[in-house]
Amino acid sequence: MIGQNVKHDSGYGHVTGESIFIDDRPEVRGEVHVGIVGSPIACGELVEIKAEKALAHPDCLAVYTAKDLVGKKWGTIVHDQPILVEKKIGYRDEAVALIVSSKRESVEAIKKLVECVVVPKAGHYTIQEAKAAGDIIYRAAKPFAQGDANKAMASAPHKLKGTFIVGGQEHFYMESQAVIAYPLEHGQVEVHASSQHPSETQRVVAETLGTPLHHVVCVVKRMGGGFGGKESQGAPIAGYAALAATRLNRAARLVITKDQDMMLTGKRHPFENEWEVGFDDKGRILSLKTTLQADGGAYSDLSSSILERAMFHIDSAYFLENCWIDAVCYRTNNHSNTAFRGFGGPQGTMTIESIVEDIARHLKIDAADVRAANLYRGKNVRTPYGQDLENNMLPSIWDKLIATSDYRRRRAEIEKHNQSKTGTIRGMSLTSTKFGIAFTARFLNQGNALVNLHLDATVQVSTGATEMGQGVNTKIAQIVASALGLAMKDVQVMPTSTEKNHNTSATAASSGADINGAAALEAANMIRGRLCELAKKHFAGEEANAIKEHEVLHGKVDADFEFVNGKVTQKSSGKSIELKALVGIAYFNRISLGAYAHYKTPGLGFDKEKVQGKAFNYFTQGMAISEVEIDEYTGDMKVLRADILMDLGRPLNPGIDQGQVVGAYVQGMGWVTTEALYYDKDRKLVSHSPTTYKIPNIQDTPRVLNMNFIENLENHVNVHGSKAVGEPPLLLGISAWTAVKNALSYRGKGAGLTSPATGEETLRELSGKF
Ligand code: MTE
Ligand code: LUZ
Ligand code: MOS
Repeated sequence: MIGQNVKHDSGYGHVTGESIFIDDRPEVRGEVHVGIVGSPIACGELVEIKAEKALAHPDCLAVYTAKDLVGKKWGTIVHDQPILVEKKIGYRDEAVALIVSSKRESVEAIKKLVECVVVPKAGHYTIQEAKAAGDIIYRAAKPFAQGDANKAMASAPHKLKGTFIVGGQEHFYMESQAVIAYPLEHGQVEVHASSQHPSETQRVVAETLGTPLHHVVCVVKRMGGGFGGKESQGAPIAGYAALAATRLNRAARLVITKDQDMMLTGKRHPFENEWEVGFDDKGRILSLKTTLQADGGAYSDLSSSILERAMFHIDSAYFLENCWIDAVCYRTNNHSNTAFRGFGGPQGTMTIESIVEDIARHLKIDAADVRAANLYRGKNVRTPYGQDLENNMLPSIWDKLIATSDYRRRRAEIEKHNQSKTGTIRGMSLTSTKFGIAFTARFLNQGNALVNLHLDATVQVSTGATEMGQGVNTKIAQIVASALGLAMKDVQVMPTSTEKNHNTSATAASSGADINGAAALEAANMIRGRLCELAKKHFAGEEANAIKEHEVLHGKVDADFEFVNGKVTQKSSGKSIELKALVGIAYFNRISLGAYAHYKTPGLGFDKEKVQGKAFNYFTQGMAISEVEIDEYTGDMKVLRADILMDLGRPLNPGIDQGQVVGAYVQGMGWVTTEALYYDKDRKLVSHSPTTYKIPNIQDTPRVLNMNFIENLENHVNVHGSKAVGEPPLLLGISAWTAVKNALSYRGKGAGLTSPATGEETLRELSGKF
């Protein structure tokens, strides 16, 4: 079962439409609909909310403001974000009030009838404006430093410096933020949410209502995509529905429109990173000094952790003997930026990948060779934060990918093409990902699982992991099925619920299957251990009612017993019994057939004071080579070919992982090539729908896309030797942007290219106009 291409458990349901998302839940009697009223200004004060006209609407049941909330603020790390604006407005379209309608079709009309009396103030909207005002959300506790960056810079034969600018990104999950809250007895509430983080949703609901945690249950069946956008920001939205449900004692549904979702919720953080690099004639980086600067938006959200992950990934796959890395996150009057696949890692990695292109241009050598010269290898495996790379696959990945992609021949062809006057230029670039797996906040690296083995030898398993399309349920089912020797059809992963699995972390940091899979394995093995002990007694002819429960309960998994195809076999005696029959004997003897296990990732220890230590459990590594063609007259760009090679250890499910790698590459490519966020002069997001915000479609994907895994049987760190896959390959989409930069270099342009390299941006670089 492990390592097999088992079908995604929602594969059929997603295609046929049978999969149930929040808004597919049938309406219950008396159900009401909640709408969120957004702020008409980006910065200033809310003086008054006039609700009379809205309340006069025949379908309007209530209008709620901050006064109706018991807890006023939320925040995953810092409690600084108003659940509804009290006075100070932080950004345009921020939630200021809620309306409740008896009819769904009246929600938008009622929202328009709520009048907000506001006093606008001048805000700041860019990193530079916030910097000038000194408005900071978080500054790195201490810079990362290795070697002597100043001394090495002073003596370096070549030096370059600049500012690398990269834009934000809208998550564009298909299912908008959505929740239905069901009132129970005595103010208790059950919330069904589209959330990556049921425990946080439970907390924010409880705080909003002023209710203890044991009166709130949060259930998550699945999400229609999350990508980090539902790690924190789903929680206050659940609070809104819960408020209406408990106040009116009616089920309350809140499903926001795509347009409102895009305007209301935060995005990937834009960065402007100042850098200075010193290097030798071969392109070896002798010193790197950089200050990363992020736009956190109006509130803290997860910004401090995101900034740190950017620092942790500034090295990409390259050894930085001498470096100095500082970082600041600024506060602006933009939507509060949040987790997005990669979590700051892409913005860090992209900076050095861009710098490498600049070094190559300066020395007139191939950037892939500059990368090879700087790659972690041999003894040079120490990261800027003092964690050594173990089981380093990077040199083999580089060698293999250069060969299988036919890099040298294609480079020669590109050079020839660019000398001909066809009106198109081509470029090609290799970039790397070396993504640290673990939450950087150590306490988050824990999870729990509940496994229930039923009398017909089928299993229900519940963990804190949430399914958002990434296939975590399928992987957990594979792990449990293999532990108990069952077929996939006999294992059902249940909806995630805080009632079964509490104090869980978000399904995030790519570690959903790592943490919850390991917990599920432990729980399944507890049951397997009992069954081994029981089988031993049974095969030895002990009478059923003579078996003592306590002798069996803490039984250990015994290698003498094999669990395969619904049968339990003792290898030494050759005796065998149907699992179902053994389960019956266990029940008859009052032996527990359920197990709950807690798992914590071992060995983590990063010292924040010394900025040294083991921040990550291991690294998922890979490289991609993208080739692009640009129309010199329009700036239009196509990715002609991409070759991707990933190290996923021993993948739990190569088919699902292939989907993750390709999906992440395309999502990363979209971020750096077409997805631009535009705001009007009043800071309204103009690109708030698929007609104005350009995510990749099938036509934009590489014409040729080769994806492979490198064999790595040496990885023993994680569950069954697998490696996390969710976020790491997103960083490989960066190669499409560096390929554009490389193409422009053939015309002596592109040094100042910013991201995304949209047609406009590319044409501006090429023509020097606009
Ligand atoms: N894949 C799909 N189809 N949909 C998603 O929302 N989210 C990504 C990644 N892959 C996502 C996805 C993000 S941001 C993370 S952190 C991981 O999945 C989370 O799941 P995992 O830890 O189980 O890999
Ligand atoms: N969330 C978080 C994350 O809280 N901490 C992390 O380190 C992280 N990394 C990636 C994605 N989400
Ligand atoms: Mo993913 S950004 O860790 O939800």
